[in-house]
Amino acid sequence: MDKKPTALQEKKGVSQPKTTSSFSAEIIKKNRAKKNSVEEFISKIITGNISFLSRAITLVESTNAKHQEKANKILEACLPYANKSIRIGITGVPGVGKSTFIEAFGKHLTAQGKKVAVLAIDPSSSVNKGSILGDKTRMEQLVTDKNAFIRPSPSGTSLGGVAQKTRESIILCEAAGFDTILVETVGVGQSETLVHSMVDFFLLLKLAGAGDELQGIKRGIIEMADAIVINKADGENKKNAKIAKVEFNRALHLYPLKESNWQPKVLTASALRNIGIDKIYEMILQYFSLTKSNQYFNKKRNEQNKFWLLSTIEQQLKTNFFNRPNLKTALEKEISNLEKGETTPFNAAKRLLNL
Ligand SMILES: Nc1nc2c(ncn2[C@@H]2O[C@H](COP(=O)(O)OP(=O)(O)O)[C@@H](O)[C@H]2O)c(=O)[nH]1
Ligand SMILES: [Mg+2]
Repeated sequence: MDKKPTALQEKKGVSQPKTTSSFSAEIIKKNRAKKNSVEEFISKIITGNISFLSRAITLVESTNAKHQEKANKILEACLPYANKSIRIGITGVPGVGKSTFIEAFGKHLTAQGKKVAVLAIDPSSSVNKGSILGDKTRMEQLVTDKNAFIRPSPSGTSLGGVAQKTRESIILCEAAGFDTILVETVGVGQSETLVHSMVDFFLLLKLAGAGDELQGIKRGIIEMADAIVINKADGENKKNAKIAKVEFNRALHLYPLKESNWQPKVLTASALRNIGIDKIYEMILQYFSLTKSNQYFNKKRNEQNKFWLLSTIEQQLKTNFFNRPNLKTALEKEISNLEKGETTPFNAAKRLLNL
């Protein structure tokens, strides 16, 4: 072997500076890779890159702690680009025509140069019932519209958890340049209340019935509604829809004027035949013009932020509690003691909380 010094050997002699161990170099590299990828996410999202938007939402929806940490960084960085949209919640019983309406309404908006994101809160979608994914067949045109983004409901065990993810996805969509956010929810349980806590305008879709329209409607939902749209006002249903409109109008006038100063409206539409959609959008724009000029718009968004702060704390405390080691066994034991009449719920709870 040639042991004479060569250029090659000389080069070999230029080693890492003593101050940088290969170990710390690895750490630096790793951190840089991490940092870059969050930054890359942000820079891509704010240019409207849909693939990065989808991936960021997937991170938001993930239960993996590392993913959540990354999602949170992306979310905070996206905040300055968010908030510049109008957020509309759409609710109504299954079959009322929400998906059909969103297709027609969404197309109406994109035709005017709007960028529309459709998100959903559907607690049943985890078992694949009523999922917006299945509904994509009713949104055939919107799905292929490059100015529209449709994201199915995240799955999750708790409605609150699902709603939080949807709320965070709103921020990401806004940062990606979507100026109109539609949040669909199936009219079950508490989901309307949660959607109400994340949108500016709340639209209730109804059907004209046979004279008993006002029965079976949860009072709370009517109270929350900024507008009621009686859908399927076409064909033989047209006349009934008109009657229902009068009745709902009368019902709405029984409520005191909202803090927004907005008098809720009742309109009729046919989502399927694209009738009345333009009037609905005009009405919604009137709402935004009123609430932006009287400051209610900002006030409500601030209140919603406060609500989410507190509910996130609540959620986290609960999660932490139920994730404690030994909790399950201790809980079972307390329940069995309760059944035997050996303790009270309050004493049992106290012991469990101090576990
Ligand atoms: N006649 C009529 N049918 C409609 C209208 N809107 C929706 N539908 C029909 O009602 C059914 C349920 O609609 P869908 O949008 O899936 O309702 P969702 O469960 O609320 O999302 C479908 O068969 C639609 O074609 C409408 O304005 N008029
Ligand atoms: Mg649907």
